[in-house]
Amino acid sequence: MPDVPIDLGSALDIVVERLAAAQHVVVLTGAGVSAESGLPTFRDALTGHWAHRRPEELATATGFADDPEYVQAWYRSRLREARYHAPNAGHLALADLQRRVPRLTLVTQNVDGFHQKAGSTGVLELHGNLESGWCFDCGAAKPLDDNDAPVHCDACDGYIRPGVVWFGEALPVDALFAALAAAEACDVLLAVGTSGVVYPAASLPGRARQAGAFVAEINPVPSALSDEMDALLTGPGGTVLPELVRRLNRLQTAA
Ligand code: BV8
Ligand code: ZN
Repeated sequence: MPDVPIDLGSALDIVVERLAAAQHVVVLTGAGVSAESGLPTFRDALTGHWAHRRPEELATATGFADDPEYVQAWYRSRLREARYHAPNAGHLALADLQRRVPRLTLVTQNVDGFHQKAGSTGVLELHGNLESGWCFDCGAAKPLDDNDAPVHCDACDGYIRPGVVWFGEALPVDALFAALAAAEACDVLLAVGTSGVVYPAASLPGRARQAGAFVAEINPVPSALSDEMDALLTGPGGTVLPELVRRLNRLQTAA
């Protein structure tokens, strides 16, 4: 386990004390929490998906309508990546944290299903999941598979689209309302591995802070949310999250 730098240590202890006293913790995750599992993020320069493609081509209904087989192939390659890789120490630490605080609501923008695989429960998937899909024309449910031939609808032969939320599409109402309610009721919100540029997900930390919560960010670099934070834990989630849980455990067993 790489050592945590000393200056990060003091910020960590502040967050650990807040977690130890919290009745309800919310965690908002983005693609960065899966980076150490080997899955590309979206906006990291050079390595991110959007570094080589335009979001409008791939993550919009018009992009799909223009070239369904190209977009289907991109999502199926991501599905294969998600099935080939595994949750990392950061995902596992969040599942462990959920067992150590009275209540934890995990809200994710990710579609890889890694939080559930790591053991987190009640995960709110704001942007859907790669394992689901439906017909772009008639809406009949049919999952994407991970082989190569284009996937068509059994009912109308239309193209199957991935069960994710594209730009300009509404988020799943139940998940979004539950996430908003949790943000406004929690004592601590951790934002992990998100650039904080996509709404309404990115509004959650601000809402939590406005409602009186302590908000902290875990990210190797500043994000669009950093100015809203009470604490910045500058480092990778796969290192910082396990260290958070280790120190929380030490505090709880000493008490
Ligand atoms: C909607 C598809 C309305 C899924 C994606 C205000 C309010 C409401 C909407 C808007 C608004 N302003 C603008 C909008 C429109 C738009 C929007 O937000 N646009 C932005 C770009 C300005 N929002 C929408 O269209 C949303 N829909 O609001 O609909 C509506 C209502 C009723 C009826 C009809 C419509 C839909 C948003 C969802 C878009 N879908 N993708 C997929 O393919 O996966 S967006 C895409 O960005 C992904 O979903 C992803 O989840 C999301 C956020 O990206 P991040 O997860 O943050 O990833 P990113 O690469 O950006 O950052 C990674 C971070 O990790 C970095 O900071 C990096 O430093 C860090 N990192 C790297 N390594 C590590 C690390 N961190 C920790 N550890 C590491 N090791
Ligand atoms: Zn159909």
